[in-house]
Amino acid sequence: MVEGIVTERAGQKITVFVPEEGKYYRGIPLGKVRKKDRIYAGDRVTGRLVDSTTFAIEAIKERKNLLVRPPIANVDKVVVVATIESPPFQSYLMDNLLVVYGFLGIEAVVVFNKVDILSEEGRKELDKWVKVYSDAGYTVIPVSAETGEGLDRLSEELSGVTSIFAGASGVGKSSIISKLTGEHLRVGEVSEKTERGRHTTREVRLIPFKGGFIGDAPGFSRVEALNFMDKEQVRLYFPEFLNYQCRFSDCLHVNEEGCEVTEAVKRGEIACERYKNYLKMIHEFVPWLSEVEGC
Ligand SMILES: Nc1nc2c(ncn2[C@@H]2O[C@H](COP(=O)(O)OP(=O)(O)O)[C@@H](O)[C@H]2O)c(=O)[nH]1
Ligand SMILES: [Mg+2]
Ligand SMILES: [Zn+2]
Repeated sequence: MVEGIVTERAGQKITVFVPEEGKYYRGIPLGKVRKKDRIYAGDRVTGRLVDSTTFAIEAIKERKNLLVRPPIANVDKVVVVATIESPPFQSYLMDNLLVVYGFLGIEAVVVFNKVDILSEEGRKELDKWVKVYSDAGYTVIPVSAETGEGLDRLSEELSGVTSIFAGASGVGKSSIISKLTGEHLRVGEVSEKTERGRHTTREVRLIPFKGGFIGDAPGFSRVEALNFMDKEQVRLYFPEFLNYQCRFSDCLHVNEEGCEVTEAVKRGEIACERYKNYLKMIHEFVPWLSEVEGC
């Protein structure tokens, strides 16, 4: 019995990487597997090496998770990439992505790219946002795909795990993956066509990286948390809110009596920017909400 990981699934063609051999095989699912389940990139499979190029897949191991965009199983981490300038930072997009991936149970690493071209003003902005997201409990890494700054730290975060990259178009996701893995990914290409109605079923490939894998297709470039979950759930994916115990356990942190989260915002322990984005996310459901003093 041999273990492998599916690195590519393109139509009927399945590629299996066998770490033990350090080699790729053509995966052939046996009848019982084929009938039972579809196979995805990221699947851990067991089976037999039939010859020097063929892996007979006898079973798919239970999946930790299965992402639809990109279609990859067993994703451990998402690198949410943003820039401070060019394009300008969109904190609402960042917070939505963090909430959605949190909900999907995938650990997020926040990366600010293009630090090589920051203006003086931009540097200050960067420092501010690094503090906001670090204080919220995330790992935050400023990088430059251009100069390589910060990429050592990022590659440490990605060693031994399966990761994907998400974030707006043009922030440098493909550039960072290319720089890290040495694989040529098309840079400057807008691959978000699917969001404008056209459904291109882009195949994903997992690129081996430091004992783990990086997905070569981008995750979400924009999301609205409420398309994924109920408004009552959004607060659970602002990790810094979880440090506070409100009087009511179902407190939405809007203007309830005994809300410790709004008190923490007033005291400056929770970043106003994060709290405001939270309100914006659930806003259409809480039209009565009032502003918090000093925020
Ligand atoms: N100055 C600078 N430009 C970058 C950096 N990373 C990416 N770019 C440029 O930003 C543009 C978009 O990059 P790309 O990797 O295609 O972004 P993606 O849409 O997120 O995959 C390209 O013109 C890249 O050359 C960086 O760290 N510094
Ligand atoms: Mg790209
Ligand atoms: Zn509360």
